[in-house]
Amino acid sequence: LTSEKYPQLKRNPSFKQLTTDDVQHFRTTLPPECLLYAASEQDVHELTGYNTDWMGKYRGQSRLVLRPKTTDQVSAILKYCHDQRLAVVPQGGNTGLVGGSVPVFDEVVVSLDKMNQVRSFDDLSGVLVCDAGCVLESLDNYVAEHNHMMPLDLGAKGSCHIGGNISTNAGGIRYLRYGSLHGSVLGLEVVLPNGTVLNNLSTLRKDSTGYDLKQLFIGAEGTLGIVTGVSITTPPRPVAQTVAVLGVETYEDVQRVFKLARQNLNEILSAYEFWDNPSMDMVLHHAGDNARHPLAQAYPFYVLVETSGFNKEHDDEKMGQFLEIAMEKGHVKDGVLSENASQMATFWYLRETISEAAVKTGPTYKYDVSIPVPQLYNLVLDTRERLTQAGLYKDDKSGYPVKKVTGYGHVGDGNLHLNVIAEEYTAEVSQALEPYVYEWVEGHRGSISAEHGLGLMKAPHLYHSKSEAMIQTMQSVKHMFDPHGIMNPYKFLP
Ligand code: FAD
Ligand code: 2HG
Ligand code: ZN
Repeated sequence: LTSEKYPQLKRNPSFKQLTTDDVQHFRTTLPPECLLYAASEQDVHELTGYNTDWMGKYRGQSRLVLRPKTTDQVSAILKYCHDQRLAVVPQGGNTGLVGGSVPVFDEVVVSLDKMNQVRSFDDLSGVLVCDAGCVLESLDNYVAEHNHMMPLDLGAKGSCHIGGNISTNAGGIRYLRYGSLHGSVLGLEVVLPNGTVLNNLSTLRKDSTGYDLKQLFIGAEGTLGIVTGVSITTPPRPVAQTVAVLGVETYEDVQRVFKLARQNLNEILSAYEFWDNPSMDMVLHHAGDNARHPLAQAYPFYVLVETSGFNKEHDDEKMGQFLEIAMEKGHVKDGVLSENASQMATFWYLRETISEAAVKTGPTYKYDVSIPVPQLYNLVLDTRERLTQAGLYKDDKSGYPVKKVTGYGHVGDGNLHLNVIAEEYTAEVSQALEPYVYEWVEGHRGSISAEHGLGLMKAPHLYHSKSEAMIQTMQSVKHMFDPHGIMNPYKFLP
C-alpha cells in the first residue's frame, strides 16, 4: 500500500503486510466485538473513523482495528505484533492535531476505547486510578461527585482519553493553575512493545527510588508502548468561579493585564487566555445561536480571565478590584463578567471553539508553539506579513490562497496557537510557512510544540527545538524500548 497523501514517505518494508493468518490469530485470541477488519481494500472506508484524524488532514489505510478490553489483551496483541513485525498505532480519542493518532500506511490500530473503567478513587488523597481509555470529561464528572476535579481541561474533553492526554503531554486551559502532567501523574501502567507490562500504578505523592520511568511515557505519543492505566492526583473542586471577557486594544495591553491579574488575583487565578479579532469573527460566524459578541464593539484582542476559589464573596471582591484597576489604567477598554454558570459556559465557548471554527472555515495549518510572552504575537504579525509579501494573503480578503491568519492560546503559559486557514492545502502555502515558522520559533528560543506533540507533522522539524545529541539520545531510548520500531512508525523522531 502507498498513501497518495504522503508521496514523500515510503512504507518501511521491514514491516510485515497483514495476512489472513494474522487476522485469524486475533479472531481466536480476542472477543469478536474487539476486532474490526476490512476484508478487502474496498471495505477500508468502513474504518474511516479510525484511519482519519479530527481535522480530516491525515489519513491512513489500515484494515485492522483492535479494541482490547484488558491490559492482558493489550499485552498479547503487542507481543504478537512485535514477534511478527506488524506496525501498530495506539489510538485514544483521536483528537490529536499533529497526525500522530492515525496510521500512515497499513499499521494496525489499537484503540483504547473499550478500556474505560475507573479502578479506584481515594477521597482523602484525591488520587484517581483508571483505565487509559477513560474520556477526560467522564473522569471529571466522576471525581466531581467527590468534590474533586481533573487537573487538566481542554476543548476536546468530551472525546479525548486520559491515556491520549498523557501520551501527548497535553496542556490546556488549567495548566496555569495546576501545572504539567509530569507533576500530576503519579503512576502509569504501560505495555511495552514486547508485551511486558510495566506496572507502576503508584498512588504515592513522593517516591525517590531510582529512574522515574513513567516520565518517559508522558509525551511519548505511543512510540514506546501503550499506556493502559493511570494514577493521577485530582485537586479539590472549587465552589466559586467567575469568568470575565475583556476587550483589549494592543498585545502589550494583553501582557499588562496578565501582570495585573497575577498581582491582584494571585491564588484564585485559574486561567488567562487570549484570542485576536479574526479568531472571534470565525467563532461568531459558526456559532449560530450558541454565542454572540459579548461586548458592544469589536477589539483587536480579547482576554478571558477566570477565577476559581472557595469563598465567593472574597473571590468576587478580588475580581472586581482587578477589573477596576485594569480599566482605570486604560489597559482594558471594555469587559463583561459572568453572572451565572450558563454565562460562564458561553464565554468559554468563545475561546474553546476557535480550533473547530478554524477547521470549518477551511483547511487549517495549525502551529502550537512556546515563545517568551513578550514576543508571542509577533509570530502572527510576521507570518501575515510574509504571506502578504508572497502574494498569498491580503487582509482576510477572499480570492487569495490564504483566507485568515489567526492567533490565540494560553498566553499565561507562553503558548500561542497560530492557525493559518487556506482555501486548500497546497505546496505553495506549505512552503511559505515551513520551515519559516519553525525557524522563527527557533530564533526566538521557543519550542515548536508546546502541547500538541510532534506526530507526523513535526517529526522532520524536531531539530529546530532539540540538539543533535538530544535527538540521538531519544533515538537510543526508542531503540531500547522498541527494537523493531513497530510503535507508531514514521512519526515523532526525524
Ligand atoms: P489521540 O489523538 O488518539 O492520540 C494522540 C497521540 O497519543 C497519538 O500519537 C497516539 O498514538 C497516542 N496515544 C493515544 N492513546 C495512547 C495510549 N493509551 N498509549 C500510548 N499512546 C497513546 N491539546 C492540548 O494540549 N491542549 C488543548 O487545549 C487542546 N485543545 C484541543 C481542542 C480541540 C477542539 C481538539 C480537537 C484538540 C485539542 N488538543 C489540545 C489536542 C488533543 O486533544 C490532545 O492532544 C489530546 O491530549 C489527545 O488525546 P486523544 O485521546 O484524543 O489522543
Ligand atoms: C486550543 O487551545 C487547542 O484551543 C487547539 O490547543 C489549538 O487548534 C489549535 O490550533
Ligand atoms: Zn491549546
